[in-house]
Amino acid sequence: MTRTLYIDGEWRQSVDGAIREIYSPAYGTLVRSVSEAGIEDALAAIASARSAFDRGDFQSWSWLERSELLSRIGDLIDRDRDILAELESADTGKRLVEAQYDMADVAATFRYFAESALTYQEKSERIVDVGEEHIESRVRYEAIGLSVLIGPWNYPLLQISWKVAPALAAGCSFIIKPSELTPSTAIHLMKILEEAGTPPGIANLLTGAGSTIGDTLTSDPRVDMVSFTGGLSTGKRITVKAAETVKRVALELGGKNPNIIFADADLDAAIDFAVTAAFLHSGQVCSAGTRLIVERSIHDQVVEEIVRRAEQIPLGGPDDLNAETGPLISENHLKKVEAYLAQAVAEGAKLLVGGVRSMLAEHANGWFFPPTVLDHCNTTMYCVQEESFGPILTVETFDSEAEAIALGNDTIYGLSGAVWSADVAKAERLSRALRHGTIWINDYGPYKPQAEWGGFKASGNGRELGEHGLQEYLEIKHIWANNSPSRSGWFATQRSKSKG
Ligand code: TXE
Repeated sequence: MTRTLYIDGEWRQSVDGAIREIYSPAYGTLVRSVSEAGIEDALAAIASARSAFDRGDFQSWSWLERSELLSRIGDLIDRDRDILAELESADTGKRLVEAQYDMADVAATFRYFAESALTYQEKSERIVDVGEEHIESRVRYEAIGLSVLIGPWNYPLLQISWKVAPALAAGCSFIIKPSELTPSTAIHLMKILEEAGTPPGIANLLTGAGSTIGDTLTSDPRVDMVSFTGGLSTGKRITVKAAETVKRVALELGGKNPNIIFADADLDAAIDFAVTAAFLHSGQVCSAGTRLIVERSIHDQVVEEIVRRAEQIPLGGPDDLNAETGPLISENHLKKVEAYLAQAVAEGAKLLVGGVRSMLAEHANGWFFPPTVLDHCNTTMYCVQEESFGPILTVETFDSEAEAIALGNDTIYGLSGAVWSADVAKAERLSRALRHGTIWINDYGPYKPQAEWGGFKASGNGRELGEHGLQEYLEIKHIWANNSPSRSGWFATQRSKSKG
């Protein structure tokens, strides 16, 4: 069945009947067919979400009622966790166990925003003392309105849930636009939202390519906000489109994340985390630790061990229980990673391990690229400045704390980074000096729904998760009530007119 567009409370096909086929990145087999939304479908979804918001019913639900809706959704995600994990693995090619972790995080996201919504029972309206007895001044938080929620393909349901949960908590209407490569879990989520009692028109879903409907969704004057996770060039385009009608835009655009290891660190742990940081999900992680910045005195020891471990990481699809990481998302992406590597080597990087797509017979129909380490890198190189979004780790060395900081900040991005050192004061100094949205000290990768996630500089605008993750979907209104109005007496003309 290809009725995968959900508009105004009903499942539909695209108006022109267009279909897209989704193929497994691991096996090359057909996973499913979905409707390919066109501009008419996008306009219908905008009309649906706009009128559902303007009816005001959902906004008039209490924060408690919306919190209960979010809790029901969290329960249904737990109920369907295995189904969702299988759908996610099939679309992305990632190992089932990773997808299962992701689904636990999705449920936790809805639970967190259920709790967060409850706190707004109190916080949603604040009395302001303006020092005048006859004035009642209040500041209120209200839903921003119709939000377009555009997701990527690396953590498809998790990234969408970081947007859907706060949008529901705030009382917004929205249109979900998952990546055209990985729509399956968004379709299932939509069924869950329906079952949990989300009012018709509040939640809408468009499957299909952003290159077709993206400009419509991000420039239409009826849309109040766009939240986007994806690549930098698409993020810039969205910003330009949205600027015409001055929409709020929240962007998470990836990073080129420094993982800084000092000689005084617990090297066993640092190396272990460095391998995971670079090669988990074949590096298709916005916070991947793809820049190893290591103190010169331990360079050889650390790099040798990382290379030794990298070459032992088995690749495989969701069905391969021995696999430790999976394929790249698409042939296009594989070609991009290959070109990136070729440029790095041409610029003087030294290839230590990996570097050629897997030639194993069982990988013949998938897009497998092995963990790859490049030494002798420096900040003038493209491979140090730009994301490959593949399993490629670059290595740079430093001699002093100041140099480590300078290297860590020498990037247009600013999403995340890590510092490894036994010296607590030094690690703290680095955590302050590094201009990235998240800094881990003696750790790499964890995030929690309770704490904000997002980037400095070209890594984006705004924050997801945490207190600010909900505020992205809120407008602030000041209400000033004068309980004893008298004439303002400002203009002389008014005075003479009323006297007459
Ligand atoms: O992403 P796109 P792509 C980075 C990573 C990767 C690069 C390109 O470096 O190699 O981006 O990946 C929708 N208006 N990240 O090309 O195009 C699209 O349909 C509105 C980092 O796959 O950014 C999909 O839903 N939307 C990242 C979403 O944008 C448009 C995760 C992301 O696709 C659109 C993924 C348009 N004009 C890739 N064009 C992260 N931050 O984690 C496309 N889209």
